Amino acid sequence: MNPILYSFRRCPYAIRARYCLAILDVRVEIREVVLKNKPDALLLLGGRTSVPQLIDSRGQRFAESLDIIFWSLENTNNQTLVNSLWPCERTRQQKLLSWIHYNDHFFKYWLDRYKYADRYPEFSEEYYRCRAEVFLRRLEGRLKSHAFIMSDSLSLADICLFPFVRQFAAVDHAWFNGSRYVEVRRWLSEFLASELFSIVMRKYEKWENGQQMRTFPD
Ligand SMILES: N[C@@H](CCC(=O)N[C@@H](CS)C(=O)NCC(=O)O)C(=O)O
Repeated sequence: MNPILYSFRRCPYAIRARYCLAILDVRVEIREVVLKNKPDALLLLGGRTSVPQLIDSRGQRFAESLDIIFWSLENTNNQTLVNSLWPCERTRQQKLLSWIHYNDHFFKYWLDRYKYADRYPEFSEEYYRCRAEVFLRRLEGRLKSHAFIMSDSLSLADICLFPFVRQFAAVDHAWFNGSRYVEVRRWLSEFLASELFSIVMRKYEKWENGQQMRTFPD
């Protein structure tokens, strides 16, 4: 059995998981999910039904994007890239994970409110943007001294964060493009312009049981 990835094209968690699979050239069967109409095969797994989720060839399930990312590090032949994406020193690993934690538990919270300000009428869109900018200012500071978050080379921190910053930028492109976050814009635009990103964002039609297998990356 091929590893199976349940994915949703626009989901930032799924984007970071697909990005890792693609950059490490780890092949899976991709099953595009429509969140409002999840397939029985996913629902029948029981427990959480969020995407992305990966079932490996032994039937082991990875229900979190980060678990899929670490699975992809273990299942690639490109050890050189693994060593640069995930540093071996413990303190660097902790620093890297703290960026992801900061993104997932702080930035994401304010990003959701900024994106859907009409659903959170207690405060204005600008207010939510200001709160999210606390994170952007720190990111800008990092990217002023290095090309990427951890150093001058790409790491899992960059891959895990950029899909969320992309969503932030998309709320008000004109504001973002005129903002003081010059380095964040440079960093984000390099991701978005890359060939890899176009592979990651390729459109797959909704997966139906019995449909011909689609391989990712293809
Ligand atoms: N912590 C999870 C979050 C995944 C997540 O929230 N995915 C969203 C789509 S962006 C989802 O599946 N929402 C629908 C649901 O939870 O049923 C991860 O890292 O994979």
